[in-house]
Amino acid sequence: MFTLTDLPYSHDALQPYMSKETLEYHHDKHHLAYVNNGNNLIKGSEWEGKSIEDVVVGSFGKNAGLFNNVGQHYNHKHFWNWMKPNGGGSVPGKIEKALVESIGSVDKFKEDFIAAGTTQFGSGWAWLSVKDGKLVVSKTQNGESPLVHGAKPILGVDVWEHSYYIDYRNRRPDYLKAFVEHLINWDYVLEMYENATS
Ligand code: MN3
Repeated sequence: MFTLTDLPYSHDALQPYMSKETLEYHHDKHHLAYVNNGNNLIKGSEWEGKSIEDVVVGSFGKNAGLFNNVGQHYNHKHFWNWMKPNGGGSVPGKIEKALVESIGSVDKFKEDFIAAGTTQFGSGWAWLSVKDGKLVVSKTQNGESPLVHGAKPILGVDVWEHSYYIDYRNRRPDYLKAFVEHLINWDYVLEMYENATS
């Protein structure tokens, strides 16, 4: 059974960069729907009882309904932790070193990550992941994640309109800039990086 866990902060904790109203809709309604749909669709399927990562990878290209909902559950359960009040700020040394080696600099990463989110046509996500020992920026459509492309995501930002339209209307680049500068929880990124590389 998949479950919706509480946000790791209060609904108004990310203001002014992400509003209480956005989190009430996005976490309490959109994410809940993915959890409920995922639980209904997995019943009696070959993926029942498997880990969420195995369900995401295994159902990709085979069972679109299940993949879309469980994929989005996987993405969102991390997304809430990829943000925190007073986030952004300095990047942990280990991540900074890896960004410099793989991408050139922290600034280049920010530029590429914001560009990936801005240029994702329609609904989707922008990502930073570990692939073949290097950090890579990518974008995916709908509920896809780097997991289904042989990589391990360590940071992702939701660019579906439900993630920013209440607060930013059509200004997706402004939402992405605010996410990078004021919301990213680098401690959680570091934790996922260490798990992905250990
Ligand atoms: Mn979403």
